Amino acid sequence: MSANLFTRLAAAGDPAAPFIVTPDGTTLSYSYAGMRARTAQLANMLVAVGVAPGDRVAAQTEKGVDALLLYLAAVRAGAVFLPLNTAYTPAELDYFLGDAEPRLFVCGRAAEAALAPVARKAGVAALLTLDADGGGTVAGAAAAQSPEFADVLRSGDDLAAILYTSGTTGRSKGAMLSHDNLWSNAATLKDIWHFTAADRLIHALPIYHVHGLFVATNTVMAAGAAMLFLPRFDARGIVAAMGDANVLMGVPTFYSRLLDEPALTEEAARGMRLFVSGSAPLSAEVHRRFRVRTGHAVLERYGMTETGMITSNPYDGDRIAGTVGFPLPDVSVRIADQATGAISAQGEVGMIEVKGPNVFKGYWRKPEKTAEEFRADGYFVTGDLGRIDDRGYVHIVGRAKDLVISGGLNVYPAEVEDALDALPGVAESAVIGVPHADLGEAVVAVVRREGGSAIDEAAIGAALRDRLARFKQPKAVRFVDEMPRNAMGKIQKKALRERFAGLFAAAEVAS
Ligand code: MLC
Ligand code: AMP
Repeated sequence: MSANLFTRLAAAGDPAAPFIVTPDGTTLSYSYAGMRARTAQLANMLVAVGVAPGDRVAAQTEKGVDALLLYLAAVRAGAVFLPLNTAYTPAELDYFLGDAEPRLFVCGRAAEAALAPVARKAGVAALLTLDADGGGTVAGAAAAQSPEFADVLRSGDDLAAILYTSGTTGRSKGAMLSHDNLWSNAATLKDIWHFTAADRLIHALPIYHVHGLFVATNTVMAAGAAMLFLPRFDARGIVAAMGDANVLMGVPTFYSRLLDEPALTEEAARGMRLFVSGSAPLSAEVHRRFRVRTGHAVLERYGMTETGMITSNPYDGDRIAGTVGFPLPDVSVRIADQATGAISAQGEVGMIEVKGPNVFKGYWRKPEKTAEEFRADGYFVTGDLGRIDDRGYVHIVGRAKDLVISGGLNVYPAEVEDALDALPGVAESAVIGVPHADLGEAVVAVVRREGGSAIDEAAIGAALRDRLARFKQPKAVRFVDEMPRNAMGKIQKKALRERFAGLFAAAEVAS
């Protein structure tokens, strides 16, 4: 049997059952049969514009129903889907398109003029447009196509998607995810989170990252369930949706913002059976307050672009705040010494390493980077530091990688520092994450000016605007005369984090 992810995911859905439901219940809602027909049209369109199996299909599109179905269509056609954060600037896209060499690039209509030259430079053969409401040239190109399509046969190791993740050093790397990688995770999550065809998920995450694209969509499909498809997170909209759905997946910022919404009550959440959090640490305080307010213990899980989901708190049993639960049934997790790779003793803190059918196939065209991140026995080195307690719960205690996670989005300091250091007047910079009540961590730049320079925060902000996606831009810039350094001359970021820890001090909150 073909291992095509779409073929396997779509097998569960009753043709008459709802798949995507939009809040206003318009024509953009699709049953499983409707989804099958629309993705067939889109897949036929991909073939018509020259997309062959194995070709990359890149998309930087606002969240919309057709944008999601384009992902499924690409998988059906045996192509490799490459979603791109809508916040990326043309300068950032230049790299992704050049590296991935997609056959087709799909962007929003408003961005076409700016991105057409970027796509041309990267040798992209076809450029189409797609807006959140379905407008754009994709719609016209798909309209005449047949609503029947024979899913392209794939083996489990063939690629279904490439997602770029930044690195501590160097440029972003494309994580290659196979049909089996994505299928194994979806099938496991469906089981352990007890998804059935009766479920309706509130989908308010973006669809350019693992969480909204794979964890949410694939798990729903594997169960033949439905999703209430919201354009973005909005606390009041989520609470309203709780009357019409029973599962929510979100990043921790969703939960802290929901707690600020007075309409969130036990009564409002009565129809819900599950709240899942991941992509960044959920504070024990938010976990506690959410339980007090709604009666629900948020289920925290842990994952990565390269691995999909790795661990989860139990559906039945204690969901322990501050832990990410147990390794998934088919996934092996171990703790090892960061430097030597020696397996750590029970309870010790070390590097979290993972092996299983969920672990990616390597970085696109970067075999040496791939080799650096795997141990000889096939375990992937996550860069997260943790320990496993005597009940088997995994605790994440820190990161060995220099990474800031802001509102569930990853920012690699090295990338921001490179942009800062290139500015006239900046002698050197250090980018750190500091605690932030809303975003978990906020990006802060610490800058030492060149002698005589008067460069200020506003000038730095203006200079970075076109260079870096908005979420990577520092929320504050602080100037220092000297950087704290260790004996090796390396900037001590820990000292900077301590010094600036109170910049966005959390406001006092009541339960
Ligand atoms: C938006 N902004 C952010 C930001 N999101 N800045 C820093 N960090 C973020 N995450 C910017 C906006 O551009 C805006 O800039 C300003 O901050 C205020 O925006 P906002 O209106 O408050 O933001 P909002 O649109 O509400 O978005 C916040 C959010 C969103 C948390 C809802 O970022 C979000 O949906 N995050 C989820 C990301 C995600 O899916 N992560 C999963 C990765 S997968 P201006 O111009 O107004 O100053 C992964 C693996 C795994 O990690 O385990 O799941
Ligand atoms: P990404 O590269 O966007 O996939 O981000 C993956 C990283 O997010 C992981 O390596 C962790 O550092 C972090 N992460 C994901 N889920 C959690 C969680 N529940 N708790 C703490 N960190 C998390």
